[in-house]
Amino acid sequence: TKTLKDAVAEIIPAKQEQLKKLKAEHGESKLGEIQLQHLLGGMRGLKVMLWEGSVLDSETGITFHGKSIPDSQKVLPTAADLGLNGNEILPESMLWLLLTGNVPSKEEVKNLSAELAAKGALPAHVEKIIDSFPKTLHPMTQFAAAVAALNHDSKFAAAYAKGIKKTEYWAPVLEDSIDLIAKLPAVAARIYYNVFGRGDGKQAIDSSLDLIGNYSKMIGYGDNQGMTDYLRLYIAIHGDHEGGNVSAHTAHLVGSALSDPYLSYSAALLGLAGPLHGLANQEVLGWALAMQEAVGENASDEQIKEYLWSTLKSGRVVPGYGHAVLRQPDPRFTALSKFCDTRPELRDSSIVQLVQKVSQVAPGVLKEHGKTKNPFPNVDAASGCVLYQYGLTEFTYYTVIFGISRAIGALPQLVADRYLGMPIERPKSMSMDSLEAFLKK
Ligand code: FAM
Repeated sequence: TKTLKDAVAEIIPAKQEQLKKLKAEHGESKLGEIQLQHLLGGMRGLKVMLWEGSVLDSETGITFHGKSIPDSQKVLPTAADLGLNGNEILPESMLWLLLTGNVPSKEEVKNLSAELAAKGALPAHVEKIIDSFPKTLHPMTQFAAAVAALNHDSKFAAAYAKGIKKTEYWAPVLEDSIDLIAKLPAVAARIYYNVFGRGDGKQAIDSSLDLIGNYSKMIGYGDNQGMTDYLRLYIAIHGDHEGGNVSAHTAHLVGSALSDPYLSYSAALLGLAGPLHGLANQEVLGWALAMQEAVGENASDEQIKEYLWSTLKSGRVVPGYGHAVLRQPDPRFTALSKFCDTRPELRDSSIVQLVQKVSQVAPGVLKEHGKTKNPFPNVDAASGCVLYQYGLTEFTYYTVIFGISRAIGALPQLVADRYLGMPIERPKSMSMDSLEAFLKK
């Protein structure tokens, strides 16, 4: 049985060798062509980032080191594998896979869970900072600020100040990443308690539970098996979606300045807080409830169509639909829908049923509207209605749960960035005048 640190150390030489070979043999190979429309179009489709954990295919969706979501569900240790209640993948298992490319044993995941539980308590100064926020401050702003304040105890920042060698950066970056992932549930639960008055109020950690078993308990769902399992699945499969999305890209960019993992991930959370990215799950639920209010519980396809058109005609986007890369329904949406199908309390829920009905009607409407390149549901279309059905109705909190998840994907890449010796990121920008002058040449 290996520790996670040993497992990472073991893969580093081969990874470094692979990079060296790529550089030596293909340093000047072309990966595409940069056109002016790329510069003006959000750099869509340009292959300009290295990202080890996952690759997103526009047709088949996400794979984590080559494993699709159903593949991962087959091989990654679940709660039951650790002797706990529940059958979904544990985010700890996904974290191990993303960091090492290998499937961990049950024992390895159990040890990692225990390590996370042991490191999960918050330092007093961070509790104080969170307690000082007004209830009216958006939970995502509170989350990002608290994560930044955790850098007070950064092992990487301390080692850097002492002059650690570049080849050794990855080890304290990994340590900070594990510490941060361990503390995210308590940060998120304290915010939930302060803003909404729900949960145990103490963020008590049970050393026999997994990361998300503890989180569920802290926010008051310890006895709700359906919710606990849903949170495990959602957080595991939502962790990584290759590198170009705003949150992952931000963590990588800020980390490239050798800002420590807390600062890098705090910045990522601020990007996740935008409505075109992570905040979409909050937006979807507000939008779906407004529709339910407008058309009643048993909306017909015709009524849903009309509602979709009214959103589009008012110049807004339909939240939870479209994607910058995907051109098919999001496999994460499919996995969450399957979860709903297996549980009567979700199958019979009017809000879950409405969201599923919308997912059948909206693609036709969006195709007819003719703007979006992808008319299909993304993960955010499904994620909120399950939380709502289980009684977590405060939807300004939903993106915080996404924020716990994204750390599992963004932080492993920071570790890889450091053991691969990736440089500070610094693309070239142009003004319109300088572009015109360049294009005239
Ligand atoms: N409803 C209406 N119009 C849409 C649309 C939607 N769901 N998705 C895209 N469009 C429009 C888009 O606004 C753009 O219009 P303009 O030409 O007027 O600017 C046009 O279609 C072409 O956009 P695209 O190339 O298909 O999409 P982008 O790559 O520019 O943007 C998204 C991708 C995800 C930002 C976009 O589809 C969107 O705004 N979706 C709704 C918000 C959402 O669900 N975001 C969450 C994405 C999720 F996966 C995540 O990050 N968690």
